[in-house]
Amino acid sequence: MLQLYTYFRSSATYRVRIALALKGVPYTSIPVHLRKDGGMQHSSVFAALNPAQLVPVLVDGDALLTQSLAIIEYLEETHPQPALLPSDALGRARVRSIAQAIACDAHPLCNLRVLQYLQNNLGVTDAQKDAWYAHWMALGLEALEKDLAHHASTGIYCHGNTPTLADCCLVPHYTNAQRFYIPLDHYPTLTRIVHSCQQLEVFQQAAPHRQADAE
Ligand SMILES: N[C@@H](CCC(=O)N[C@@H](CS)C(=O)NCC(=O)O)C(=O)O
Repeated sequence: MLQLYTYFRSSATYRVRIALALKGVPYTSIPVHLRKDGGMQHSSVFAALNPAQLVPVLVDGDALLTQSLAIIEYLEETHPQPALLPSDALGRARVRSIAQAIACDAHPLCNLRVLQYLQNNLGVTDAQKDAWYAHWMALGLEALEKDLAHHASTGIYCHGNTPTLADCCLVPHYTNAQRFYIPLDHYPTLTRIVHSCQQLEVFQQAAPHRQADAE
């Protein structure tokens, strides 16, 4: 059985939980509390597993995988159905582009360790930290909204009428924005797509509040 090192609020782990649920792959969750005692991701035991001290980590037998996008691509290759990448090269490039806009451009600027560094090392106030978060989230969401609105005729999800890797990334990102009270009225296409995803039980199973470690 696969093992997933997870934290209920981690959006990177949430991406992997969605992919596992969509593919119906069973796994055991191992919670890593990112805030308790300074963050269990920094414990010697976890740092030995992942020197980057970030979740998710997926364990498959003797193999240990990190990086949510790489993990989802691994699941795609080992459990091809249902496919989370389109069958055509252009479609795959498009889906990866949406996923990377979220996972590589927007999310890293708003990660816990970045926000903690701003506050603990650079001495920014709560209001300045919130402004940082809101700025980078809005920049990313605006670009995604324009991009997806332009392609909206292509289906009910980010790309077509079945969920893809792009939806695995969008839903956690949008959920994070909601948690931090980022105004989302300006993003009707993103809202529509997230709503479509959340109709599916598999997306609901992966949601933060449904995890065993949810607080
Ligand atoms: N690029 C990595 C990002 C992983 C990541 O940033 N995980 C966050 C939770 S969403 C984390 O573990 N943060 C701990 C910290 O910032 O100390 C991925 O996609 O897996």
